[in-house]
Formats: sequence, C-alpha cells, structure tokens
Amino acid sequence: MITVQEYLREKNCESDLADLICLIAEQAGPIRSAFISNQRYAASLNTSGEVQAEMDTWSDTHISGILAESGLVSLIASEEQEKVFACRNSRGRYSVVMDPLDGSSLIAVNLAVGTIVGIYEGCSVLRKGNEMRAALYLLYGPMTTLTLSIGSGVALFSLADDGRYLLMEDSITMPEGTIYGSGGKRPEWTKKHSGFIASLEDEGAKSRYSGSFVADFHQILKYGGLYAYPAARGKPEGKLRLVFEAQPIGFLAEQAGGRISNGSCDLLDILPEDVHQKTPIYVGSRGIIERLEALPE
Ligand code: FBP
Repeated sequence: MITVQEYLREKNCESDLADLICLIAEQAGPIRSAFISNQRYAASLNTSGEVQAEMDTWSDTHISGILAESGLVSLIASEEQEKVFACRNSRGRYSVVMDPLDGSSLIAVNLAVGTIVGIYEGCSVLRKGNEMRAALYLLYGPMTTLTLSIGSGVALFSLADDGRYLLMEDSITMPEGTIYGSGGKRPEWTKKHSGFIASLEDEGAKSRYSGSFVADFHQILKYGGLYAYPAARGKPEGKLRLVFEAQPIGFLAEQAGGRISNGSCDLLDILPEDVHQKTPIYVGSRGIIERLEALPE
C-alpha cells in the first residue's frame, strides 16, 4: 500500500503542492482529538448567520494558523471567517478555500463530519471551480480518510495508526447509482425539485441523508446517486456555499466522472462574486444530473 507522498511523487505533483496537501491531511489527528472537548456551540455567528459550533472555530483557527506559517499559501478563505486572510510575507504559490468543519451539527451526536479544501494556483480565491489545482476532503468517520484529486482522477487514502495515509483506491469512478439525499424542508421545495425527487423515488431510489454534505457526498462517490441542497420557495440561493463547499466537492465529482449543477448549469463554470455566496447544489451521477438539467424550470 503506497503512501500519499509516494502517490503524489508518482503523479509528478509539484513538491510544494504535495507538501501543502500533506500538511493539510496531517491536521486530521489534532482535529479528531479536539472533538471531545469542543462539543458545544460557540456564542458567535458565521458570515452566513449560522451559529458556529466550537469545532467550527477550533478547526478554522487551527488550520488557518498552520497554513499561514507554512510559507506555501498566500490567501486563505474560510467559511468561518468573514474576510479573506492574506498570509504575511508569504510568497506562497497557492490560495486555499476551506470549510474547516462541515456538518458541525452532527458532532454532538457523533456522526461523520469532515473538512473540505480547494487549492488554486496564484493569489486569488474568486475563481471558477474548473480552475482549481487540487481539491480534497478529510472524513472523520469510523476511519479517517483523505479523498483527493490533483486534476488526474480521484484517489482515496486511509489514515493508519502510524500516521501514514495509505492508498485504498485510485482512479475512482462514480457509478450511475440509486441513492439520493435532499436537504431543505419538503413543503418549501420548488415544483421542479419535488417532481425530480419523486421521479427518483418512483424508480426505487433509497433516501440517504445524514446532515453532513461531505459524508453524504462520500456515499454518492462510492455508490452513485444524488446529493441535493436545493433552492427553496423564497430562497433561490439555497443554503450551501459555492466557494467553500460546492466547488471543491464539484471538482472531485467531475474528476470521478460525475457532475455538479445548480439545477440548470455546471457549478464549476460559475465565477463567484463573493466568497460567501450561496448556491443550490445538485451533485452526483452524470446521468442523473443531465436528466435534471434537461427538465424545464
Ligand atoms: P456546515 O456544517 O459547514 O455549515 O455545512 C452545512 C451543512 O451542515 C451540510 O454539511 C449539510 O448537508 C447541511 O448543512 C445540513 O443542512 P440541514 O440541517 O438544513 O439539513
């Protein structure tokens, strides 16, 4: 079983990008260890007006601190920080966008949560997702796993007891599957969304929705199907963030042969106007997304 370092070398990944990816992956240990003493909600709101969990702010401060000291990063944009952070005296080649702790509402009930990261070359974060240089997520479930793409397919690594990330699966392809998970309140779903979910259910699709985007996506990556957090009546922008959540996950989905959409077009082609911009999200098997986009509004 090869390590993530060996995998990145074999893929001729630039050494500073490989160093950055491994540095981020190494934070899974400290983050997992912090769960036990950070179970409550903080008294603060993030820019999206959501109450921050203690682990949201703990992970944000921890990862941002590590990145700022690394000399590899020039800009950091985080779901938990209002402003984009410019790393002092850094000639770092990369800019990082991140959701430091996705699914934080599940920590207190001990369900799988994760960290989502997108990496761009250069010093700007308002970029189209298809310009991403690499994307990854750490999943804190029964195992700690790293799902990664540097633009040449998707690979899955598992954290071993000795701290090494070992390759479990390479060149992952998302199958056409039959599971679905949809966020939002059903009475507030649009007619198009309700109809589409009903059509999947009529075909025998099974519901799988945990409340953690990264954990639910990981299931879709493995078995195929659909994760959706749609627009709601009177809330056309949906809930999740384009830059921190949709683009990195979308980059991985499309590297595995899947697709990401806002219901009518590819989210990786959208240029964000604001780092905290929200968007309806549909991510999953290519066939399912193309069927959705072919439907009239
Ligand atoms: P954060 O925890 O990073 O804010 O993520 C948002 C999120 O928790 C997703 O992980 C999840 O899919 C969704 O919101 C759950 O929303 P809801 O509680 O409305 O179903």
